[in-house]
Amino acid sequence: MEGHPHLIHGCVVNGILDGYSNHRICGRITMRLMIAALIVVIVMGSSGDGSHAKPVSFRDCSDCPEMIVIPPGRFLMGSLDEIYSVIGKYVGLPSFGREKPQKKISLDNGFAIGKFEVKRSEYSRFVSLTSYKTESACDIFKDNTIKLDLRANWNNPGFNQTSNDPVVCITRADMLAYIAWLSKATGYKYRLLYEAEWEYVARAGSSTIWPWSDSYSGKDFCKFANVSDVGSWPEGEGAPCNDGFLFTAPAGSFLKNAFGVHDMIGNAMEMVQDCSTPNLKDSPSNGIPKTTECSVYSVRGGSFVHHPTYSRSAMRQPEYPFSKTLYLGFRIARDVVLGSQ
Ligand SMILES: [Ca+2]
Repeated sequence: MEGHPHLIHGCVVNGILDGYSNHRICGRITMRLMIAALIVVIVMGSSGDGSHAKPVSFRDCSDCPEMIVIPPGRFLMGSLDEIYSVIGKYVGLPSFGREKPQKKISLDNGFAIGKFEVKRSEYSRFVSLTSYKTESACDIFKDNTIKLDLRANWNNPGFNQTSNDPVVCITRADMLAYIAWLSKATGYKYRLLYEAEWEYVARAGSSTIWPWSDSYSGKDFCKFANVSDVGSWPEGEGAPCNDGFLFTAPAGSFLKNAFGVHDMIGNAMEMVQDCSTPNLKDSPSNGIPKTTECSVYSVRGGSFVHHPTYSRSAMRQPEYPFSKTLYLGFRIARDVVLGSQ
């Protein structure tokens, strides 16, 4: 666990205090304590799987990313052998092996997670305020394939993005630089998600292959996630429906999950805190990674270029920290303390 967890406070923008964020009350101590107390009551009264609780969200400043409070809970991480008959045509055994054996995870502390993947507008604000320099060169879609372009970067990933689309074409160091800046600006220690936290939120109480289903054959699939679909490259290698997006989609374009979080599956692939491992055998049962320094890290959720079988709750893929691709982005988290007041 990094640093000391903070009491949750900030600007509640959803649930119980809608609209207060526009009145710049974030710095008022009395309101902070009131908000914290209300969040404690609501979150501790939830079921732990997101299915019965109204999402509670907040911002640590008026321009900060919106965060959703996630209560403690337990879940089964990973996949059973039985699902290979559904996904095996696309996902090879080495990749599938990373999801096994299933592991009982107990997340004993609540935490807060970005309601959306970090947006281009949020990253742009960081870059403009700090003059942070990212290195150019990114793997982008070009000449009907994905290949390195030395001029591409997060501001020019080879396709058009709105300010609400997830930022992509950044390295892990670029992600951590944003997180360090946000932490310093707010006084709260933000971080990447732990991998177990990621899957807990992605599942949101489900045990199915996708959070909403055990099948990707229906048209409804395209309501839930921006993945490779009938209109995507390579042609015909995707969900049998049209989700409307060849590349990234603006945050909130698809249905939220039971925790009130968007785009855990699809849109941008999300890098997490944990090192990549060949299986779940030694994964920490409390979800907190034993080490966060390694040569290859885990990425989750698939993306707009990935087939639905690669865009699942349990899918784990390895990625180098220096990788920059048109589909790789990130989501932020920070610790919160619930029920201490
Ligand atoms: Ca798509």
